Amino acid sequence: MNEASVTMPAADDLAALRAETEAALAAAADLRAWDQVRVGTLGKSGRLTGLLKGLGQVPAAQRKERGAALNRLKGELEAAIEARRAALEEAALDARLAAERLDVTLPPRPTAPGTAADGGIHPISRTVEELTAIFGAMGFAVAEGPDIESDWHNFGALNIPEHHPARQDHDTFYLPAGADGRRPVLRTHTSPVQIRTMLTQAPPIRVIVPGRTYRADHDATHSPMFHQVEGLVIDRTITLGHLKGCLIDFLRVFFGIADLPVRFRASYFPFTEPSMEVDIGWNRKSGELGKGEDWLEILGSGMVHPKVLANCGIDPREWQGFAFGMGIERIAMLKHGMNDLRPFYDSDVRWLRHYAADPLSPPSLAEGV
Ligand code: 2NL
Repeated sequence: MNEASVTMPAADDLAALRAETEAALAAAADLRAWDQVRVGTLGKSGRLTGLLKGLGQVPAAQRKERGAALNRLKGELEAAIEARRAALEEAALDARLAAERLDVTLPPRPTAPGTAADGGIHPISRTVEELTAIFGAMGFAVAEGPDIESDWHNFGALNIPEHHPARQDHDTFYLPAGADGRRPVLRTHTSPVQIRTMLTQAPPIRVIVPGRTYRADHDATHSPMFHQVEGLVIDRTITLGHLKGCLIDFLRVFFGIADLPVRFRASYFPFTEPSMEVDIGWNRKSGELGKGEDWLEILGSGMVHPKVLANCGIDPREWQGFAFGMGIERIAMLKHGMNDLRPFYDSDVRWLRHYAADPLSPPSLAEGV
C-alpha cells in the first residue's frame, strides 16, 4: 500500500462515513437494526474502528491531524448512536403503553356461575359492611380490640359481679393463668372494646364494635364462636330518646321496611340502667318481618350505667350515653330467611354461593342496603 493510497481518503472519507452512518441510524426502525449500525461502525470490525487501526500507516506528518479528526468523528458518532437508541427505546415504550393500555374502570367480564374465578362476600362480612354503612351515616366510627381479654375488661369494668352466671366456666372460655395468677378469657361480648375506647378516648364518643365473640355453647342457634356488634354513644346530653330514634332508624334501614314496628321493653343488664330489650314486629307463622301480631326480640340496649362510666375514668355527673348490642348471625339469618346458624362456618361452597354478596356492589345508603 503506497502512501498516496493511505493519505488520499483524508477529510472526504470521514464526511462520507458520518453521512452514511447518520442515514443508516435514521433508517434503523428498531433496536435490532440499530445494533447492526452500532456494531458496523464502532464494533471490532466496524468502519470507524478500521480507520482508527489504520492510523499507524498514516505518514507522521498527517497522523496527528488525522487522529484528532477521527476522534472527533468517533465522539460525534457515539453521541448520534446513543441518541438514536434513546429515541427507539422511547418509541418502543410508547408503542407498548398504547398496545397494553388497560381500562381499570371496566367491570370484569361475567364468568359462568360456579367457575373458580367467582368470588363472593360472606354473609357475616356483608352484614358488617351494612352495619358500618348505616351507623357510619349516623356519625359512628368503627372500633376494634383483642379477642383475648382480661377478666376486668370483659366483666369487672362492666359492673358484672363476681357471682354472675356469665362468669361461670360453662359460659366462658378461660385460658391458663398468666404470671399474675389471673386467667385471660376469650371475650364473651365486644363490650371490652368499648371499655378500651372509653379508657383511651375523651368523650364525646360514637362507636360501633363489630367482632368475634366466644361462649361455650353449641346447637342450631348457638356457636362457640359467633359475632356481635355493639354501639356506644357518650356525650353531655344524650337521652333515652336518642337511643330509641337511633335504633328505630337502624332497624328500618337494615331490614328495608320503612314502617317496621319496633317495641322497647324494660329489661336488666348489669352495665346499663335503665335497660331495654328491643323487639320488632313479625308473623311467627310465616316468618315475615314487619307484618303480623307477634314480637321478636332483636337486640339489647340501655343507658350506660354510671358505675361503668366511672370505671373508665369518665365523670357520670358530666357525661351520659347509651349502648346496645346484638348478634350479627341472628340479624343476618332474619334478613335472609336462614333457619340454621351452623352453615355460616361450614365452608360449604353451595351455601356460600347461594348467600354470598357481590364484591363489586358494596352496600350503599343511596341504593338501599
Ligand atoms: C345483647 C345486649 C347489650 C350493651 C350490650 C354496653 C357496653 C358498655 C357499656 C354498657 Cl361498654 N353497655 N353494651 C348494653 C346493652 C345491651 O347487649 O343482648 N347483646 C347481644
